[in-house]
Amino acid sequence: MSGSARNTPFTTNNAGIPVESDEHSLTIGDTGPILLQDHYLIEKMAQFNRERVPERVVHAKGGGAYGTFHVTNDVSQFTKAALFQPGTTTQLLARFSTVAGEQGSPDTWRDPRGFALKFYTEQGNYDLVGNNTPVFFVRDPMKFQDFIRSQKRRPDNGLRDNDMQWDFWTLSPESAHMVTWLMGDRGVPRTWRHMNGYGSHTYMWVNGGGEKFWIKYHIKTDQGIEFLTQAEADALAGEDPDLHRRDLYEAIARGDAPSWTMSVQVMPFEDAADYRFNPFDLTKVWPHGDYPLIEVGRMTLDRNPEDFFVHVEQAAFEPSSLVPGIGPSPDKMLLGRLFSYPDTHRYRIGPNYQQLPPNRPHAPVASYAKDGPMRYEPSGTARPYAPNSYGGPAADTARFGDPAGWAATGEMVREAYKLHAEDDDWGQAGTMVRRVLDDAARERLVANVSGHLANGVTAPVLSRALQYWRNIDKEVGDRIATRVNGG
Ligand code: HDE
Repeated sequence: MSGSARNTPFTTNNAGIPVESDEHSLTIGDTGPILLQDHYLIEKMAQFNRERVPERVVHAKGGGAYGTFHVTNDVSQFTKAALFQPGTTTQLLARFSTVAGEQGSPDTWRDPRGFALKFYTEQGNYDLVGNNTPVFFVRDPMKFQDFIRSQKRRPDNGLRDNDMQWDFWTLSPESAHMVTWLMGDRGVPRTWRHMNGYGSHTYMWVNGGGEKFWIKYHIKTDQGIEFLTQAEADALAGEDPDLHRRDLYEAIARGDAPSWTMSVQVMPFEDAADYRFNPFDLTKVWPHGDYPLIEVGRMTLDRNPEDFFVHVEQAAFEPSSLVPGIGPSPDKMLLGRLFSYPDTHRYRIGPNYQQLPPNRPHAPVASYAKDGPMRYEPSGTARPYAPNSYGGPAADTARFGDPAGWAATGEMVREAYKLHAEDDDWGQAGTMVRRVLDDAARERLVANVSGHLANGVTAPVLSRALQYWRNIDKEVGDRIATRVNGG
């Protein structure tokens, strides 16, 4: 019964028709069968069965918020990208995540964190899909699927397995730098607000005069870096598995908007050929002494999405969304990613995913795409082909026809690395252990690694893991060995 004083809306079905009851299905008599004509009951059951889309195959657990990016410096000498011109402010969406865990997994598991940004620029969406680490575990997209499978669950028993993780890592020495990051303090940030983001790959910037540069993005937290110890993280995994999602949401809700300062390292285009190591190798950082940070602007997150599923679960980030003035580099991983992300979106949330609220460009879309499942924007052109003489969109090759590219020649090869003087796998990991970490941080690294190894890693993987650490740093390797062997 609806009283005249009610101030809540009437329940309707999805066609907007008021329903007869929220609680009682329609039957014949007290004991009679349920009637198929109870459309609302059928609709409720059917809708419920379809509430999920597949979770992301990696980075499934995360959270996100909207905000703005404001340019604080003049980097127009390096890029003509509209969003990086002096004084420009651009709306954006950020999503942070863990990598290996599923939707419900604890936020405080040791893992890299995703740091994905979508800038709604006046020249279309620019997606910068990075991590909280400047490097990665592998340098070839051929190995990514194997790597991820070694970190996820075994097909036979459905369990994660440290032995499997170290098996892959020790057979892939290019992982050493990233594993050192992962096993150190940055492997468990205190909150997403207390971690940095990195573009990780080298990208290209092109200025208004057509000059090209190689750049790396650094997005440093203005809240300061803070981490959780392994013991704190383990306890919190049980006490508050959604800690990081909650922290971001609550900080924004109370008006404490977190911010990050974006800088770039800029390498002149010609330096790449004979730099001391391959500047497109994702397992390496560029020492700041070689290429210092140049400030670009500040990102602030100040708006919680009104609905988690609509805006965060359906957010589709893709490194292929590059705007004029920004291009890829010869990093094979990045080139592989340009294909992979749109592909996963079409599968996960459908071919018209770019029309969903978090993915919709703020710039006008004038593409020739049409039709397909769940399309709701008209195609906007009566003659759906180019070229046409009826006013359909036409590309402006004179303006946008200069690809952010580079010259490439040669025989087909499968390994283009190890051509530069310092293209080895252990060097930068060793430098990090010896020069970046202080004594206390080194001690926590040793404890974290030996704790991990002691938990299910067996011969022959274990001895390879000890050798792996000795290759990174003899002393740290010896300390881990002593700890693991009960010394
Ligand atoms: Fe991803 N990655 N990735 N990745 N990645 C995905 O895309 C992939 C890599 C990163 O918050 C997937 O929408 C390949 C590096 C983030 O929605 C998938 C390779 C970096 C996110 C995919 C990489 C990342 C993803 C899964 C090797 C840091 C979450 C669902 C060539 C620089 C984005 C999805 C979000 C998500 C593929 C390596 C960051 C499957 C093939 C390196 C932050 O498409």
